[in-house]
Amino acid sequence: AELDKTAAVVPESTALVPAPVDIANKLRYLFGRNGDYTVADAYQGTSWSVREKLIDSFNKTHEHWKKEDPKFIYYLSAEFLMGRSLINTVYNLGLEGEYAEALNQLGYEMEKVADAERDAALGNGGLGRLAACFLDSIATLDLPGWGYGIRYKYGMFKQALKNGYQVELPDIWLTKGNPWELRRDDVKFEVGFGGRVERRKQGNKEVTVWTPSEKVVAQAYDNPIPGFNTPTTSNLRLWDAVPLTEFDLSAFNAGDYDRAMLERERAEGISAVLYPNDSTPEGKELRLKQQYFFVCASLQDVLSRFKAVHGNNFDLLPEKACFQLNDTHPTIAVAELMRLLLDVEGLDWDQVWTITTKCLNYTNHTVMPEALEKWPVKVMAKMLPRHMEIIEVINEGWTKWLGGHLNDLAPEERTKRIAAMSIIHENPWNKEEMLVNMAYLAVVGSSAVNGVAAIHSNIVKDEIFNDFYQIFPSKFQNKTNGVTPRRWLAWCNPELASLITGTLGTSEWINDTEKLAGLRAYASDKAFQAKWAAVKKAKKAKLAELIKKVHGDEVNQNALFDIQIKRIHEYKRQYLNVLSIIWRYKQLKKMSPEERKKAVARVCVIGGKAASAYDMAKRIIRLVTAVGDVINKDPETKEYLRLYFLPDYNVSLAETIIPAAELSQHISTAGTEASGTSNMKFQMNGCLIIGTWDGANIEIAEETGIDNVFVFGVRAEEITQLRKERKNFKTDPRWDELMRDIEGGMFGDKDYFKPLVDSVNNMKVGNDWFLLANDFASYLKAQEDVDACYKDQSEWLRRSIMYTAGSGKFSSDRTIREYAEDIWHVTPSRPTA
Ligand code: OAK
Repeated sequence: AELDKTAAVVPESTALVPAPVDIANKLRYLFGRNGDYTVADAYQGTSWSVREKLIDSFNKTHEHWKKEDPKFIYYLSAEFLMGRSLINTVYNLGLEGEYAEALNQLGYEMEKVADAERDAALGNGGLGRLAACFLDSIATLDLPGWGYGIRYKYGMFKQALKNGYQVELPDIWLTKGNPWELRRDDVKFEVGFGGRVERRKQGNKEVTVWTPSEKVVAQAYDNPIPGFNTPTTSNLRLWDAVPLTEFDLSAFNAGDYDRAMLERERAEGISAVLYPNDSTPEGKELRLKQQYFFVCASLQDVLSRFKAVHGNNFDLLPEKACFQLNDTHPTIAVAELMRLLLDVEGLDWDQVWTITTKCLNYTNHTVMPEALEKWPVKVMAKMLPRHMEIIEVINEGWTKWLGGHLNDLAPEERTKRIAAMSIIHENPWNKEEMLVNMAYLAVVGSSAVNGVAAIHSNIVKDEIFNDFYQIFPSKFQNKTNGVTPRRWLAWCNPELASLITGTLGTSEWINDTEKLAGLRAYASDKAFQAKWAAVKKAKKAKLAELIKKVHGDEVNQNALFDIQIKRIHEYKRQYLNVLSIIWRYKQLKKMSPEERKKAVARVCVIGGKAASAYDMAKRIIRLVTAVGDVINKDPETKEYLRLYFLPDYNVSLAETIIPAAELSQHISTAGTEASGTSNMKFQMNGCLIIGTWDGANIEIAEETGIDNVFVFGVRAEEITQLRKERKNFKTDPRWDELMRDIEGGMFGDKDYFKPLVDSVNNMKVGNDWFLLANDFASYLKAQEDVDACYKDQSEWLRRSIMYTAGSGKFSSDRTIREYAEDIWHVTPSRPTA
């Protein structure tokens, strides 16, 4: 008999089950727990309960979008640094009251329970965290959009300290299950590698057939992304690599057990681990495999949904889908979209090229020249033979077109320019080797190219891609970065959020951060300043607790909390920060006890990971811990100065540190930090900035009032000249003294620190590429200004309030609106609640 399907219709949601009962049910039936819960249990029960509300919202949104068929934006990124999900989900869905109450009934506090969650750390730093903020804004703005990436089994390594040196431990984050993902057993695609390419006759048409020598399956996992204050819940689809034989038991039946097991290992290797490099590529073949793996699966997925609705009407594709390439990592998408439409769908070249370039856009996230990805032609031809062919044809067409376009130039000049703009070019360090320049492929294959802060977009136009800019000026845009005010103010600093809401008389600023400007009227109001100070004090107490837990030390909570947290990089100049801390220490040592009492006390915190192979960055970490070991023990000065390295800096640590910070350091060499995004998070939380005229610092200063920011150092326009003149640079005597101190073993480990000293002080070796010596004196001066200002607490608090008040521009909602209007041409589509 026919099954009565209507009888099996499940209820709409679990909404009718009270949350405490639901949590207990989850623990009983999913984990076999019956009372006597641990905090970790409470986290599991709560998350699996919240998950169902999230899925209800996800389903409604996607039913709506299916019906409406709007244009979608697909954010292709090798990294998504999501952090924890419980608090964000509960708050974004507006369930905080219900779940806080439920946990209270069970004897738990939401904050402690949330602390039991592990970070999802599928990213290195700025680029990956930006992608996560963008997803939050895309959902909050009701934009039809998904993220696409890789479900790494091991995310960013855990950093530990051993005798003050960094050690890396694996990030085993999936072992206890992940309530925030949903495996889609019906969504999987084959991805091929290697093999050969043949031409075959099919009727009177010649077709190209690629027969890969290796195949794996990409298995989809959906990670619902709840918007705030909207019924929209969007999606981050991550791909896991699994062997083909998992779906083909005949290999086992044929007795080919060991081959099948080896194949499993090889397949799983593709999505096994995130490469721990930030802003510098690792030219490993497995990395290219990862890139192609997720791009290939994502494009097949999008095309299969498109075809289900629009059949083969591919000219319509650019009106239904666009892709943002998060840096060059997904650039193989140019060739893959071409291949799918040419070889699989049978369209012809010109039509396919038009569609492809209409659908793709590229964001550049770094100016470091060594960071621009280039793959050896040999490697690409072997792993992706058909793609290499396609890239060659693209490049032939491109250079030929260029030849025509540049016909005003003298022949010699023209040849040179074409060679300089060729997507395939010689390796300048090894003339035998040819390289595919992925950034050039991305520029040629995209409709829009953008940088991530005003100064950076100018560098993109005037330097990095200047030749391309001259030819396609309208292709180049700026999209200044932003961060989500939900995670980075409202949810991580509820005390400040409630003061703001109480003062402005509305919480609308959470969706409309321009409303924060209303705080300017209170900046000099003494009563308001007192409340503002009380919040900061409470947040400082929490950070002090954390320092106590990690280092065992009590710190002076009236001291100025001075923070630098970001990846360790020579260009970010943590080393310069340490030098000024040593200088401060030496000054304190010279003072009488009476003089010391007048000094501004500081607790300095530095945190960040060094790429495992980045030797100089690891030495910088060791210098921080070695200097801290000396300073923090010195009975004469320890009341006035401390330096702590906080290990394993990650998203959730940032959520504790940033609200507590009073001064934050963004001191990259001018022209090197594309934007920076932690600067925006600090600004939102009323933290003053000491920084160079670089990245988004410039726009932050403009919005906050330049006089409220401690700006120092040379300007980007001067850098080239200053580098040329480095050999004749006369270093400051204080600098020379510090170099002698480190070299002389004041902090032990002389030999280990020698290369650090040489890198900035020995013209023959390092030449101080990042110009620490040039900025040293003006940095010390800016630090004196900081002290003077801190002594006037009312002025300090006024500035602090002005920072938050001026942070409206730096919401990722603003950034995403600009992308949506200027690049993606997607519009909101909200399901009914
Ligand atoms: C990582 C890998 C390759 C290329 C760039 C990166 C990266 O993280 N860049 C950072 O992107 C952030 C978001 O745009 C910027 O704020 C940082 O300045 C930039 O270093």
